Amino acid sequence: MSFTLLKTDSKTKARRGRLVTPHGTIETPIFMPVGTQGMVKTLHPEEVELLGAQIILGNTYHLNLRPGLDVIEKFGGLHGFSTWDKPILTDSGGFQVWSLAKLRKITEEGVRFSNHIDGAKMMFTPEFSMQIQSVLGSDIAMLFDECPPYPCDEKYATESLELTTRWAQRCKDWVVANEPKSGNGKQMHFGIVQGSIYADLRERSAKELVAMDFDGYAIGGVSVGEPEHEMFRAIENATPHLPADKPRYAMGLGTPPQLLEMIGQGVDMFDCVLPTRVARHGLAYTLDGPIHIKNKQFEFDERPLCETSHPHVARFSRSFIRHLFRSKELLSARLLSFHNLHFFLGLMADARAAIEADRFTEFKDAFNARYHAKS
Ligand code: PRF
Repeated sequence: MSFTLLKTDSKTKARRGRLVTPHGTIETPIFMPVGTQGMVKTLHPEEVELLGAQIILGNTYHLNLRPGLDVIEKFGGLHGFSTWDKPILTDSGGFQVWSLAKLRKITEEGVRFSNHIDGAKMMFTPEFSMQIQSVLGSDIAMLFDECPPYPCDEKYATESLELTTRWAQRCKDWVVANEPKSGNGKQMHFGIVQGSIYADLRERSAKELVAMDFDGYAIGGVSVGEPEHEMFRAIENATPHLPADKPRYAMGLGTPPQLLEMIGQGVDMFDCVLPTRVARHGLAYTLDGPIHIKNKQFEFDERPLCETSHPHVARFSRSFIRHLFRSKELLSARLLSFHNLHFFLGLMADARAAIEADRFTEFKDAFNARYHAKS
């Protein structure tokens, strides 16, 4: 068994787990920095390692378009190409086609679209997505799904979920026939629960995927514009139907308080562009909530971004980072990306320690109280 459930919190559903992948062991709950093009934006792999990141995420849609599979294949996969030798999870492409490509047409066979770079017509099928991810050699490959939009009526959500289940079976058939590898090990595969905001559909999707027996299960179709309480409900409606002995991954989320809420609901893995994207716009996370470094109030501020800042960034004052940001120096995006990821990864480390000590609720309440106090 590659996932071990080490401890469950006594007052919440928070879990402390360990996932063994071909390129290393991941302690959960974990946040996965996003490296769409093969590496986290603005950072060097040595910096991502310095941050203590245990796994990063890559994107099938982008990497297949550019540089293309022939290039990555020459390097034996994404690990060789990027030189990142720790675990990698790849998303399957369905969601990126949905959010980036134009002229999408979904059929039983797959999704036809015109790509966002040169507009060329392309087709993604479940089999092709698995084939690309096999060439990428990621440790964890996501199944090809359809992420329905929000809002979405029940009829559309039902048909979409039925399609996602049929596509999951085709992904599984491809994997059984082709036995994709990651390094010297077997690639792992996670199914994606859909069903929009409908509790019975979330249950049905979870049960249909669990019957096919995957290495882990993701909750997709969340954080697509729905109110926050609907997002939490979607998680609550799915997790009771997922096996306790497999990892659970909420895709594309969230803010620090949202991450803690979902850890308390029994989610083990997260990814989000948020910490690195907002960094490039001058936002830094602190224990007292996010700050905008461009603000005048930091002009003479000698303090580091946060009292928990990593030494790599803590050597710099808020004043200096503000100056770099206002001068459009690339270093500000690098420092803020590093800082924000350190904040998110530190939050996960603290959550793991709190679950181990059986004080997750106390930890979460104290974190939220301070995080929201100044806003
Ligand atoms: N499906 C896939 N990737 C995703 C999502 C999804 O629903 C989401 C939704 N939050 C983010 N990334 N395959």
